Amino acid sequence: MADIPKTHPRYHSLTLRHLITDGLKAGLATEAALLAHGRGEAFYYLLGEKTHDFAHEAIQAASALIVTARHPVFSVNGNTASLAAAALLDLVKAYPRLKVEVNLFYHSPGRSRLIREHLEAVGIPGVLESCAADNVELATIESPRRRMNPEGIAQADVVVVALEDGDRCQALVEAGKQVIAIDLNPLSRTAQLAQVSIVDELTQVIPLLTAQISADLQTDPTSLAERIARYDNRDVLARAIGAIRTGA
Ligand code: PTJ
Repeated sequence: MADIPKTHPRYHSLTLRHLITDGLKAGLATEAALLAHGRGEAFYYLLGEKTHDFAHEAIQAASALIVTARHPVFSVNGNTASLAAAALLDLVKAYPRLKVEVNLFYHSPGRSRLIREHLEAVGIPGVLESCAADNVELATIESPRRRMNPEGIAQADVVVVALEDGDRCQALVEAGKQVIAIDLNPLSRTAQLAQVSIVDELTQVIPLLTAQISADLQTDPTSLAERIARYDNRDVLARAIGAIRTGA
């Protein structure tokens, strides 16, 4: 990765950029990943590059959903693998019941395998791929993201997605799954359709989610269920849009 001085005022942002461009060079991410990342940068800038209270609230709801899920799965694409593999390892160490599945929009067997190997090389065990030979498919979409591993997303009751396309989010919700979306754009179809939308930057969210899950392992199930019931995603999205509009 390029040598960016830690004192640079845009150090964090530039570091993420280089993780994505390095991911592209390594074959993990696609060219479209750069555009998706740039769009995220713009929203992050408008959000003041900080974690707002509405994101903390969504993270608490996401944690409650994951901890009480029968079969939670984190869906990983090229951007997530490039930006957050080490953070993802900490998350699955904190909560080993969370499965990780590689699911790609620009699918190729080679890139899917490369991403699986990259995640396994950082230490994440048992990474699944949506392209397994005996895979099952979401009925209502045509993109390669319709594929689901029978041990993973196909069985999942809770799916975490990041930088997701709206069609698959909708198809997952229609398939009866609870979708937790990490998306800096509160207006995206994904953010609008998911049951829990965390409007914040992926690499900030994963460590916060890990800490919340670690705390929630000691929280009683009734309190977690009450937290989920109280959670209002419409209100969270409205506050995120408000923060962008007003610069609050
Ligand atoms: O690896 P593949 O083949 O699955 O390809 C994935 C891409 C990137 C091509 C695909 O997911 C894509 O095109 O994404 P979109 O539709 O551009 O959506 C990306 C969304 O994520 C946008 O709403 C961005 O604002 C948001 N976003 C971008 N970077 C981040 C982000 N949200 C959180 N953290 C980020 N770092």
